[in-house]
Amino acid sequence: MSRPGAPLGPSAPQPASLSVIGEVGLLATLTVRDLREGWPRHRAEVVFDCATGGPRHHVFEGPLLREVALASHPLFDVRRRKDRSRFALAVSGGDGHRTVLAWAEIDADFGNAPVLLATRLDGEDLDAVGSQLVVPVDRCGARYISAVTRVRIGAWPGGW
Ligand SMILES: Nc1nc2c(c(=O)[nH]1)N[C@H]1C(S)=C(S)[C@@H](COP(=O)(O)O)O[C@H]1N2
Ligand SMILES: [Mo]
Repeated sequence: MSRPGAPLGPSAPQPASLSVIGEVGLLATLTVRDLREGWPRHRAEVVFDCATGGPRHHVFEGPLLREVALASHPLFDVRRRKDRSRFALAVSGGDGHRTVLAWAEIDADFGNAPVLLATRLDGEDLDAVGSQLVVPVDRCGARYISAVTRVRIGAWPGGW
């Protein structure tokens, strides 16, 4: 939605957004601003390797992927660990780069990894670019997907 008084037409920057879809009770479309304002902010100072370009240092801020995903009510019995452990999340970038996380990686009773959907990278807000997936437990950068457009949540088997 544009701000009152903001210019309309092709020159008006469209805020980037991501969709939460799949086996969820509540489909959601979230701008970076929604992510920033909807959940507590976490900070991650990370170093990861790119296979083709060496180490990268970045500081990210944003909500936990787990909290954003839970707000869409994944269709598991939230009290049953075995039920939750069947689920996975597939994260897509606007350029088609995709990756998968097991729900258990980010679940507090399993891996409890502080995976973020970043709203800020090295002091710059990501409103225009889109959110970035941050996987501080990874040594490699491949799952640090930038310009996230979609998070699909589903159980294995079925739902994929
Ligand atoms: N959308 C998107 N995100 C991506 C990639 C990509 O191809 N598309 N490449 C990943 C890989 S392999 C690495 S190493 C890091 C590189 O991050 P950098 O911008 O710090 O170099 O981005 C990751 N995020
Ligand atoms: Mo990479």
